[in-house]
Order: sequence, then C-alpha cells, then structure tokens
Amino acid sequence: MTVFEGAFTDVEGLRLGIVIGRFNDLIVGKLLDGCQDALKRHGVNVDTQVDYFWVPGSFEIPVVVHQLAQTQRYDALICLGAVIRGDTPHFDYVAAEVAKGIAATGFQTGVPVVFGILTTDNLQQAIERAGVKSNKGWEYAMNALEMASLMRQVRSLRSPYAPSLPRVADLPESRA
Ligand code: INI
Repeated sequence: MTVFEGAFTDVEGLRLGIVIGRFNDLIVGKLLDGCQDALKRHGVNVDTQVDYFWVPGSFEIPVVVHQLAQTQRYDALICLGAVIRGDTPHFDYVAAEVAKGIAATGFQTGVPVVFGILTTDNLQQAIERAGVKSNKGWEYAMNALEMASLMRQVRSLRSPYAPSLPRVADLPESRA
C-alpha cells in the first residue's frame, strides 16, 4: 500500500496564481494578507513565485481562473472573494456561479483550484473569518500548498504514454 499526501514545504520551483475579487475589499484584503503570511512562512517568495490577478467581483473569478489553469503555468490557483448576503437574491446567484465555475476548472484542467470565497450571512461573520477570530486566507494558502504537492506526486504516476499537455514550467526552454 502506498499513501500519498501533500507536503506544506514542497515549494521549490512552485508557481501560484491568486485571483482576487475586489468587491468587499475590506474583507478580501485581509484574506490576501493571511494568505501571503502563510505562504511566506512556508518558504514561498510572494513577489517572485506568485502572480496576482484582480477582478471586479467574485462573479468574474471563474473566467479568469479557467484561462490561467489552461496555461498549465501554475501548480495551484487560489480564488479569493467575499460574498455577503444582502436583502436581494443577488448573493445566491453570485455564490452559486462562482462555486460551479471554480469546481469545473479544477475538474477540466487538473490544476488544483482553491475555493477561497467566503460566503456569509452578514458582515460580522465575514470580519470574524478575515482576521478577527481567524483568518481563512491562511487556510486557503495551506490548501494550495498541500494540493500542489499532492498533484505533483499524482502526475508522476502517469504513464509516459498517457496523453497530456506538458506544464510550461517543465518545458526545456523554461528551465534554461
Ligand atoms: N461580488 C462579490 O464578490 N461579493 C458580493 O457580496 C457581491 N454582491 O453581493 O453583490 C458581489 N457582486 C458583484 C459581482 O461579483 C459582479 O462583480 C457583478 O455582478 C458584475 O458582474
């Protein structure tokens, strides 16, 4: 029996992308701070190993993250957003679409995509999860590190004859 598990410090050559919905930026900014803090403490250079993509709101995250995953440039992608319930059904549409879109990207591309979208009933709950009681951004970063490491192991199990696109980072010209 072989047990496969992702490590949190398998960060050499790691490339991450973070897609951030600016809506509710008071909350989202804190999630990003927590995320960067966790990455730094696990050896990731957040200036050179991470690319950041800002979009207007969570609804716009799936279209960008899907394109990024298709580049095969990233070991993992993190989506950050905050969807807070208001007095209209808008919350339900945004939350449902972003969840579906992010899940579909992971399935379709094989790139781990972290669902770092806070969905809360009110601002108070969001604040508590964005640094006051805990910071979910920290957890999202840890999820990305673990999944990137696990997927490296999973990819190594593939038969050399199985068709797959090479990752950009594995191309000879990227190693030069
Ligand atoms: N976007 C969010 O990220 N969070 C929200 O709570 C939110 N609400 O409630 O409206 C929200 N709306 C904007 C949406 O993501 C799109 O940017 C907008 O609909 C334009 O497509």
